[in-house]
Amino acid sequence: MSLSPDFFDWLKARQELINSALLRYVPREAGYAARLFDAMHYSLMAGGKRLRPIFVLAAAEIFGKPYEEFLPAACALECIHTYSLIHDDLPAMDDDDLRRGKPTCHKAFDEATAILAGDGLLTHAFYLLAHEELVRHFPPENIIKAIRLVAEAAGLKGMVAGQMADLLAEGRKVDADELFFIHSHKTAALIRASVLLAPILIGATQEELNALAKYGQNIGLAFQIIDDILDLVADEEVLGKPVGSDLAKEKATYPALFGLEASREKAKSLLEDALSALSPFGVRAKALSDIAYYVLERKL
Ligand code: GRG
Repeated sequence: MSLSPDFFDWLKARQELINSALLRYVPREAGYAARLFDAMHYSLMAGGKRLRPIFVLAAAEIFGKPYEEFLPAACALECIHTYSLIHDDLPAMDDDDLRRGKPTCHKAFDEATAILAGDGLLTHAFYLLAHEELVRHFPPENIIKAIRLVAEAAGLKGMVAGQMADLLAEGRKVDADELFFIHSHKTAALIRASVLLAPILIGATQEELNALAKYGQNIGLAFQIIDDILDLVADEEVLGKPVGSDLAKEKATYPALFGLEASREKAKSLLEDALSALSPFGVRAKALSDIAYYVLERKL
């Protein structure tokens, strides 16, 4: 198998679907706090591949469920992802001026507003995970499991812990074990949760969840290695942010530890492991298999 010829049409249609769902499910209000909503929407609608919500919809396709039922949950993941980017760009963290080809949130607004915009998006994500439309479609015990999954992946068992380890590793050489901790927590945890969210809401079997967790973990790790490679070799115009910033900040990356060629090989072998985890689902996992190839071949 390889990338289907119609994949990019499928991807564009899903991205448009997510963009309009974000406008519907993330409030924008006038009044005394209008600046907060403006900053949230500025970052949310600044572009972005929408990969995490697309993983949600692609995993739902395996079970033949209508994608509309998952839109609040899919938007929740994009809210969490965007919050993490806003906070990551702050002067206290990576101190970046450009994101998704535009000034970062704290540059377009100010630091306090960017912190609050991130806080607002993170909090709203959990409102969306308990949204009445999800409550209408899925059993309450599955919704609780889904909330727990996302809370762990975004927080102390995932992204926040990974970000802490990443910051602590700056400027010093890490070993493969520490690098794996950073990548699996900072990046792979939320991607794995995106893949598992719809199956958990539906009530998939433990066997199905294990297979999808393996796919999510492997594709999440591959995603981060490709991200590190792109930071070294990408076209700045396409990437929408400066290249070489990981090197300048002496970040712990796969290419820094193992070199560019070994990084490409590792990403390929993670892709193979991810694809083999999909074999029990056959053609029903076509969308997830296509996204895996896309993650490896992406230029942005
Ligand atoms: C601040 C708690 C906290 C966490 C920050 C997401 C993150 C953790 C840091 C951003 C820096 C980075 C390179 C993270 C790992 C890979 C990653 C998440 C890249 C950006 O995701 P894409 O490529 O971005 O899906 P778009 O813009 O397409 O949505």
